[in-house]
Amino acid sequence: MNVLILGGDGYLGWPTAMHLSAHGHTVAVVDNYLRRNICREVNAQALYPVPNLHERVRLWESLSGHRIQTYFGDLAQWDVTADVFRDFQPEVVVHYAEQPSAPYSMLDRRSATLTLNNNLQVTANMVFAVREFCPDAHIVKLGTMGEYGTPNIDIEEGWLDVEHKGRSHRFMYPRQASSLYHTTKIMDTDLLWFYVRTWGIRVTDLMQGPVYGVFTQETGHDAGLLPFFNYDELFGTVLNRFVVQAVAGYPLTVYGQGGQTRGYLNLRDTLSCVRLAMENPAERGELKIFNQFTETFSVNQLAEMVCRVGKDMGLGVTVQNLPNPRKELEKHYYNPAHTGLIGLGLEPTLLTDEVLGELMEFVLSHRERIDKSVIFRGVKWA
Ligand code: USQ
Repeated sequence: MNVLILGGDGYLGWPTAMHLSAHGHTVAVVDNYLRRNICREVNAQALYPVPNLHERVRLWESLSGHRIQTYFGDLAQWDVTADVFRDFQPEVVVHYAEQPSAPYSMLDRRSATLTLNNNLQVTANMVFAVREFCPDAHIVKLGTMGEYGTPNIDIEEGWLDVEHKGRSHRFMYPRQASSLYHTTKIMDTDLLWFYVRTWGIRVTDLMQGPVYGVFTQETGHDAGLLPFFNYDELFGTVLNRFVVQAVAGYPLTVYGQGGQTRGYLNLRDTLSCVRLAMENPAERGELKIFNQFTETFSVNQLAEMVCRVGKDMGLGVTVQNLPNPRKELEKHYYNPAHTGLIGLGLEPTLLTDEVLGELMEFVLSHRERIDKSVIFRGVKWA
């Protein structure tokens, strides 16, 4: 299939591009280096330098024989989006092209506006382009488990049957996010659902939890194929951060009481989930929603695991409970369903001591590059 990956340079976008091209698809990526530029601006460089997209594509082709086509440009600009869609004629569109950091979206008015404008405009342009140039294309959109928040009832997979005064109706599961970034994902989902109902487009929305890890089947070929590995407060996800902190001898930064529980998954599983969603497309006029994670952990549980595995490797790991810079529940009920992707054949890569140890060994090999000053800056929500 012709697969167009929006945001194909990112932490998830680049490994997805290699994975899908290794599976025989014709892949093109679009990016405008938004993440690279923001990271430069806020001085949040990844653990090791990453080749640019031209170099990555060249390296991948020389090692695998698979060619990935590249487009550069800002998909929030209609002309850019229209040119790419007209030229490539995608059958599947995988949409990662968003500002992905919750803390960055809460930094100041400018970062908030950038997040709102980018995320919503790119989603809208993608919908308009699908309608105009490839109305039968299947959109696979990366949403987030954070759309649901942490309600005091079980979280269903996308939809909720509500009975009210003797009548019943199926609604989208109620959503209440706890950052502006997560709120833009809710707005994306609403936009997509509106156009699914109105224009009959085909959409799968993946409610993904925080991702950890760096290795995939395809990165084994060469270190130059590895994705970004951020450990700073803005762009690093919590487990990747804890591993770097353990290696750097920096006390693990548990926010507040540490009871915040989320559904996590290994980067390898993100790629499998996206491929499975693609291979089982939504029909015209259908919005499929899957909860994309493999296991739940509280922040304290993650910290305990990192301490244990770190100590086994001879690292002196300690934990520090910091006043929580975010506004979120620190102790809560959390029981989200996640059977859909398993039903399609996902075989989870669980977070074992071995998986964590492998990641820690990798970070140890880059130990001298860790810049402790970017680990905590305390971007406050309130
Ligand atoms: N946390 C700490 N200490 C830290 C960093 C984070 O205790 O040093 C806590 C946070 O307060 C939060 C939890 O760990 O309760 C997860 O934080 P995170 O930074 O790993 O994840 P989050 O900000 O929610 O965002 C990440 C990705 C985002 C994705 C989301 C999935 O950056 O793109 O959508 O995970 S989810 O969390 O399910 O919404």
